[in-house]
Amino acid sequence: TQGQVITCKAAVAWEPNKPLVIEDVQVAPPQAGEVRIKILFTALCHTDAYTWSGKDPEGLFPCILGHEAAGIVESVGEGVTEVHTGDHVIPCYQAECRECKFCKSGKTNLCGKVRAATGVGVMMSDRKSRFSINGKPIYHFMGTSTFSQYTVVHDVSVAKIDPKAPLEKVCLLGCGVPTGLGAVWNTAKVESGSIVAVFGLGTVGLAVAEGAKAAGASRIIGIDIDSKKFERAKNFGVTEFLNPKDHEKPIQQVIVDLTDGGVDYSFECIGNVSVMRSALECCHKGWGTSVIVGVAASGQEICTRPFQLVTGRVWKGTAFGGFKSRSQVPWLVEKYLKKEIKVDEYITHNLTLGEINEAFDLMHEGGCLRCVLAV
Ligand code: NAD
Ligand code: AHE
Ligand code: ZN
Repeated sequence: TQGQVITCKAAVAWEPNKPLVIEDVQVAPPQAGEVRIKILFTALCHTDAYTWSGKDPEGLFPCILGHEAAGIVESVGEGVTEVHTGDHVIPCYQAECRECKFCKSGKTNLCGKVRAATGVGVMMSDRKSRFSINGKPIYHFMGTSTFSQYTVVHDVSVAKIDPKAPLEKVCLLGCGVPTGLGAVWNTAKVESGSIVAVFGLGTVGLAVAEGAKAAGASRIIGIDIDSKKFERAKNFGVTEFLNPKDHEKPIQQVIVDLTDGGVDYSFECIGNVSVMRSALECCHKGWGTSVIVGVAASGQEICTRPFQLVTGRVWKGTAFGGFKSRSQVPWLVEKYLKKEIKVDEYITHNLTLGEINEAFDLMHEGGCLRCVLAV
C-alpha cells in the first residue's frame, strides 16, 4: 500500500450534530514530513462532541473527528526519520517539533510548527487535505482525525511507544488522562498536603484527582451536578463530594467555609464559564491557583472581580496537561506498564467504529467515562 491511495472506512461528520456516517474514504499517501497510520483503537473525548456540536470556532465540515487513539505506522513520507513502518504510535493533537520558538522556550508544551494548518483542517506542506470521497476533500481535525481506519498526520505529531503496550488501552494516553494528570503535575505543580477542588468528575476530572492523590494532596473535593459520580470518584482519590444542587449558597462559598478560607488548587474540567468563576473564587486568598482545563464554546467569556487576583489568587489554563507530547507520551505509556498510573479504569465501554453514533449517545449517560472503539 506504500505510496498508494488507500480506500478505507471512516466516520464522516458532514454537518454539525447530524449523525456521523461511515463512508469509504480515500486516504492519500503521506507527503514529506508526514506519516500514514493504521488506527486500531480510538476513544471519544468530550472535545469531539464539542466540535461536532458546531460550537467550536475551528470546527470545519465535512470532517473526520477523533484525537485519542493508537495505531501502527503504515508508511512514512520523505525525510521522516523518527518513525518507520510497523512502529506502534499514538497520534498527538499537540505537536512537538523541538525547533520552534515555543518548543525551545522551555516555558510551554504548545508547538507552533503545524498549528496553523491543524486549526484549519489541512496539512502544512500544501494546505490540502489527505482525505477525500470521490474527489471531494474532507477536512482533518486537530491534526489527528482518528475516526478512520487510516489517517495522515505530521511527523511532529507522532509519539512512538513501547510495542508491548496494549493499544486498546493506551489509546487513552492521547488526551484525557494525560490532560488531568499533567494539569496537576505540570501546570499547577500541586504540593504534598494541598487541598484540591475538582469541578467535573468525567475522565479529565478523575485524572486530576488521581494526579492530586499521587502528589500527596490531603483533601480532594469533587464537585459534580450528578451525585452518582461520587462512588466511582473515590477510587480515583476524591475524598469528599459536593453537589451544587444540594446547596443554597454559591458553591465557592460552601467550599471556602469547608476549608478554612479556600483551597490551594482548583481545576475546572467541564467547559462551563460560570463554573470557571466558582473554581477561581473557591481558592484561598494570597496563593490559591485555579487551572482551566475545560473547553468553553465560541463566544463564551470568563469573568470575576479583579480583586480576586489582586488578593493573590492565580488563574491559569492548560493544554494536554502541559506535557511535551512526543517526548512524554512514551514515558506515560511506561508508567502505565509499570502500573504507576491507571488507564483501564477509565474505560467503561467498548464498541466498534460502526457503532460510533451509539458511542456519542453514551457520553451523555452518567455511567460512561471513555468508550473505546475498535477501528
Ligand atoms: P465529561 O463530559 O466526561 O465530564 C464532564 C463532567 O462535568 C461530567 O461528570 C458532568 O456531570 C459534570 N458537569 C457538567 N456540568 C456541570 C456543572 N455545572 N457543575 C459541576 N459538574 C458539571 O468530559 P471530559 O471528557 O472529562 O472533558 C472535560 C472537559 O475538558 C471538556 O470541556 C473537554 O473539552 C475538556 N478537555 C480539555 C483538554 C485540554 O487540553 N485543556 C483536554 C481534554 C479535554
Ligand atoms: N478549537 C477550540 C479550542 C479547543 C481547545 O482548547 N483544545 C485544547 C485541547 S482539548 C482536547 O480534548 C487544546 O489543547 N488547545 C490548545 C491548542 O493548541 O488547540 C476553540 O475553542 O477554538
Ligand atoms: Zn480530548
